[in-house]
Amino acid sequence: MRGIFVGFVVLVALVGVRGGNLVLKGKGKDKQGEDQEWWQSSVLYQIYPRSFMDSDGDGVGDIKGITSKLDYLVELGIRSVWLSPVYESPMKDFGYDISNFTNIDPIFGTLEDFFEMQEAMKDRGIKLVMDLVPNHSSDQHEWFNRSLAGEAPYDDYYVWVDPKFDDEGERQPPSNWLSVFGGSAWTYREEREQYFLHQFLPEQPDVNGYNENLIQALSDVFQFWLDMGVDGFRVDAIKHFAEIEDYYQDEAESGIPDLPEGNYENLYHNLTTNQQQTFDVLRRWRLLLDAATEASGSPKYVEINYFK
Ligand SMILES: *[C@@H]1O[C@H](CO)[C@@H](O)[C@H](O)[C@H]1NC(C)=O
Ligand SMILES: *[C@@H]1O[C@H](CO)[C@@H](O)[C@H](O)[C@H]1NC(C)=O
Ligand SMILES: *[C@@H]1O[C@H](CO)[C@@H](O)[C@H](O)[C@H]1NC(C)=O
Ligand SMILES: CC(=O)N[C@H]1CO[C@H](CO)[C@@H](O)[C@@H]1O
Ligand SMILES: [Ca+2]
Ligand SMILES: [Ca+2]
Repeated sequence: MRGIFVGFVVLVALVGVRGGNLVLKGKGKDKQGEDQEWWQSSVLYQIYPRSFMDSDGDGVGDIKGITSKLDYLVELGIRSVWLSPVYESPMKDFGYDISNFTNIDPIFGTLEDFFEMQEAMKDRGIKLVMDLVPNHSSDQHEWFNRSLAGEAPYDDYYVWVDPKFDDEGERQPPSNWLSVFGGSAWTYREEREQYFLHQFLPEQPDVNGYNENLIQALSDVFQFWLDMGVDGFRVDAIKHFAEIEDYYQDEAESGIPDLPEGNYENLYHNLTTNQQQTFDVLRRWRLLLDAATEASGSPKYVEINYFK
């Protein structure tokens, strides 16, 4: 009880006024009284843009809506915001299917609105963490369109694999891999006479985590938002980034009884999750963030959600 009371007093003392705006000042202290960085001492407040605040009355929350509520966040003592996806998207998976990683979806606003929000956050001492989704893109992304057409260098941006043929000569997917949402993780496309991999929806083709051009393209996406001035990223479910490179190898049955056919839990996923390549790529992105920390003089942050 006493702890809660003391915490409240400290919080109020940190709120001041600058240029007419409420603003958070000072740093948290650890038990030894040393300064802590913002991610060590503040609550990361998640904003789900769709439901947070609608500025134009169309029934969907948007970026201008968030900007209008920043003083409220300051009053709450919020020093950092994690923004769920606002990227351009056909919204098959509520924005986790991205058709342009460096643009804002029109339902949420424009890059200009984003920049305004970002500046208003900086004015108030609020850090911004973007949700980034590197394991796949939307099938409406130009990369996939060009990949489908076999256009270099996009042809290997996704996981394309030749079919297997059974004893009757019937075309079969390369392996028994399952989508997290159920059913085969492979979908055939006549255009390439090949299957592509999707660990989630067929509208979310998996990127090829071994392709150097693709890794660079995603690094450019991180850099784009760093250059826009964001303070970090949140990367969900990174374990699905890379798979074993032998796409014809079946995953073992889990033996869990009474599951419907095609249910993800029917298989072990040691061939499609937590591959060494995923961690090697993460290390490269860490270096990119370190460089941005050095260049900007303010520490950049990545939160990796990792589920075994
Ligand atoms: C993605 O958005 C950016 C704006 O940041 C724009 O310049 C670019 O042309 C878009 N790319 C595609 C493929 O639409
Ligand atoms: C690729 O994009 C072009 C131009 O937008 C479009 O005409 C074409 O149908 C697309 N192709 C596929 C396979 O989606
Ligand atoms: C994956 O897990 C299965 C079941 O435990 C095991 O038999 C197989 O050897 C594992 N494969 C690899 C590559 O670790
Ligand atoms: C690392 C990564 O991109 N993870 C995403 C994989 O796909 C799911 C489902 O769309 C997202 O929730 C994760 O963020
Ligand atoms: Ca709106
Ligand atoms: Ca993947």
